[in-house]
Amino acid sequence: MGHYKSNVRDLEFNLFEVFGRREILGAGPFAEVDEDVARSILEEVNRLATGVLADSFEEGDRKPPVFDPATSSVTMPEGFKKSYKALVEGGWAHLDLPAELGGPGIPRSLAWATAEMVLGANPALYMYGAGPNFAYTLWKLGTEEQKRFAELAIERNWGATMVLTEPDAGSDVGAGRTKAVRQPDGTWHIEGVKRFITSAEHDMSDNIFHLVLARPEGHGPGTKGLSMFLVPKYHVDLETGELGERNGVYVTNVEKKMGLKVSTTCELTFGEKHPAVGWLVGEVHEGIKQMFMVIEHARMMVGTKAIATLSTGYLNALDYAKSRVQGADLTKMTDKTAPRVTIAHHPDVRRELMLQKAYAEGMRALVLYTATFQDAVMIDPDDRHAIAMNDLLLPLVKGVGSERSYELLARSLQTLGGSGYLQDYPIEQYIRDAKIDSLYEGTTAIQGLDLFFRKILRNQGAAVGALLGEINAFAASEAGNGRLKEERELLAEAAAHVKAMGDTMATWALGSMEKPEEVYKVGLNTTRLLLALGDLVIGWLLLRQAEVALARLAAGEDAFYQGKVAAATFFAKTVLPRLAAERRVLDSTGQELMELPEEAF
Ligand code: ST9
Ligand code: FAD
Repeated sequence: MGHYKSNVRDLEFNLFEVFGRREILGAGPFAEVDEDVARSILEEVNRLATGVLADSFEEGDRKPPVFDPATSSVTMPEGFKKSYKALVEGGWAHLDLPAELGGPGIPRSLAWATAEMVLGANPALYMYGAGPNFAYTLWKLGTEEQKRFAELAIERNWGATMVLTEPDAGSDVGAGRTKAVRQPDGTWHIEGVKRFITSAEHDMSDNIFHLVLARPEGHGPGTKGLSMFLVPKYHVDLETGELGERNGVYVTNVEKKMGLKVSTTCELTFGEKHPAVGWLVGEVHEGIKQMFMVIEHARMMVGTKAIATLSTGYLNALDYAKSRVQGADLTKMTDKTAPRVTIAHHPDVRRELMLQKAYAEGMRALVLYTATFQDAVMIDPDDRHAIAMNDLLLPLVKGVGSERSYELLARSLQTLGGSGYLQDYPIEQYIRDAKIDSLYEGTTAIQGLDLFFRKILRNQGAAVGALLGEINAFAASEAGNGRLKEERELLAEAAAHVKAMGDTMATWALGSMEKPEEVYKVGLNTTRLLLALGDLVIGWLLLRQAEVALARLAAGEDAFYQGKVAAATFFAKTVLPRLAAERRVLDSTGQELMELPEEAF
């Protein structure tokens, strides 16, 4: 058995029983897909993920890629290459593409459900395989020539990267110094050094194209002065598709990391040996806006990766807990001759397992709920409500998904006792591989700022108001037919606390117009609000699942549904009440921390 334990049943439950995805299939952009096709895609990706994709997960960690500075080249581990080949040759890297670019035209919800399995089995594979997705974005944004480039990139599965970060420009992308110099022929020469660039070098595709943010000479400061350039590793004859000369962009270092070692993290130097020629994407200077089209997808990917890892971590822990025999049942603790039981019998282990299950399944629901708004945008690109809801939920998927997954993976390891610490089990690698999720694509602090200032304040509370409205309506309904009464009350209380937290922060933000330092009180609480709203939404989604499950249970169905009700009840009773304390902490925020001299830390 490989390391990866998927949960197709739960994916299907979300898609078809909770979020009604059947209703959108067979029409509009999803005309070619029906429920059978959707289920067979899930089944096939599951087979691949639990098999050949998972096979090289450990090898990629123990024998990471080898960088040769003399040739600026990277040799990937053999087993990983085999997994990559299976992904790409099976056409799975094209799964997200629309029909007009040769894809199957599936909804985003189904795409993210399948992505979860690839990301849980071997996350770097998804990232190396994202070239066609990047090309799709280029195709949407690009000139006619760039569209042709994108089509070739899709056809030939070229690799791709997103290139923002520099040594002095991490969270603060607008501090970037890499410059772009316009040439008489209309191309640009890119000059500078970028760092931490994922997948910028490997030996699994013939070409790699970089989407690079650089500042054209004379352009202003900050993110708005940046433009996006297409910079391929090899030049391309757009008529024949033949690769031409090497472009002047080279990997000059590959980082050694805590985890996710098979994913190359590269220093990328432009124009040092010879010119690095770039093309202005779409011939418009809208770099940051264009890059955010990629970033939004990548943030969703990172959250999904984190949650996928927690899910397999939990399922590995569960398996262990069902077989490891240790100690007697607590009711017989004084009887030294009492039969020994599996650790799954111990209350403390059960509590820990249920916490892992509730977060893993609640956050999977969060990913797929968010994806339903992406489906809606595919059906109607002008659906303002769906766009705003997706915007609001993205920092939760990314920020809450990564923070909670990392925290709870430590609990998965704990379930295995000392064995969890060994490399005989996958959980120590899961933890190392998942730590990156709270860092890249905008750290958790950045997600918290994004949530409050951009997604709540700038949106004038419209999307969050709609979300809270739905949660309150559910709490006030008869959902669960009496069985979820106490849980719905707990949900209503939690929603009131989170709303009050947001309102207080908005008051401080408003107050900062008169008294600028009031905004510090907001900044001291943005991550708190992010996590609190995350818990609220997770609690609500678990209860929605429980409502569906109760109806199935009434029809005499199985333990899966019992587990759903149990997880929702557990979360409502043990996690949601903590939001009262979070509100209290927030209310007591003062300026002490900001007034403290640095030396006192
Ligand atoms: C990285 C990669 O870390 C790691 C993994 C790579 C894996 C690759 C494979 C992934 C697969 C994915 C495939 C993708 C292909 C796509 C396929 C599609 C099917 N939302 O607030 P302002 C924009 S990469 C939207 O003033 P500052 C907006 O245009 C490195 N747009 O910001 C705005 O203008 P306006 C990741 C947003 O103070 C403008 O920016 N690095 C959003 O100038 C300025 O906004 C980071 O993520 C948003 N949420 O700059 C950096 N926010 O207001 C983190 C801003 O007029 N730092 N815009 O609309 C930040 O995000 C900062 O907050 C900052 C601040 C840079 C935005
Ligand atoms: P800093 O920005 O220096 O942040 C340091 C600390 O300060 C963090 O805790 C942060 O939350 C906090 N902080 C910073 N600013 C603020 C603020 N305004 N308010 C509150 N707190 C703040 N980049 C790419 O462009 N392409 C890639 O493909 C890519 N892949 C990566 C792969 C790996 C393995 C790694 C490690 C990084 C990758 N990155 C990539 C870069 C990544 O996106 C950045 O590391 C990340 O955005 C954070 O920037 P930084 O590391 O410079 O940290």
